[in-house]
Amino acid sequence: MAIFEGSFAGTEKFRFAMVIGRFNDLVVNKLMEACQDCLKRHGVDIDPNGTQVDYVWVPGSFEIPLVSRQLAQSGRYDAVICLGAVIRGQTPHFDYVSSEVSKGIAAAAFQTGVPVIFGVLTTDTMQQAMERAGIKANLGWEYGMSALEMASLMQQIRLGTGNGVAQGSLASGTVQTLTAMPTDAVTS
Ligand code: INI
Repeated sequence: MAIFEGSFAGTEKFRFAMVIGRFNDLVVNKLMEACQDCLKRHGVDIDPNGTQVDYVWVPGSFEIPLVSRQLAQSGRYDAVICLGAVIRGQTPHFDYVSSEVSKGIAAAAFQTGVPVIFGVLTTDTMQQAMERAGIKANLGWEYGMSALEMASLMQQIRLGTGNGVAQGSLASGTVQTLTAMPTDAVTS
């Protein structure tokens, strides 16, 4: 038997999509910068004109689930990273948006079999959001790490070879064996 655990090496074969909500862009741009920094320092070519990362902008976090699911379903990516910031205001809008985005991102992953990273901050205040986007820490880095780890782990599971460093990628067409979960597997 084997241990399956994502590694952070051999990343040059992976392809990622980053879905970014423009709403609260002061926060979200900081998350994106840290996420890019993480991917770059682990060997990923983050250039939008390159071959490894596509950037997809949406109006706000509410739009992230639809677009992330479409991207995951395309079969072109080893992981989809969702970045957004939902900040509580004086209206119930926060609750609707945060609830839909979290459920929607989980559903996108379940329905496609592709890791979809939940990089959407949900905070009570702008101060709390900024503390998580650079003032104290920057969670964008953690979201990048999660994407790298999950891309690697899912590849190992597909290949049935634990303890491995990435040898090929779904996106590069060298691995053909991914079987997506049926779309009716998630009922809520
Ligand atoms: N979108 C966010 O990403 N964060 C928020 O805090 C937010 N609030 O609070 O309203 C927000 N709203 C926009 C929403 O995501 C949609 O873009 C909009 O409703 C159009 O569908």
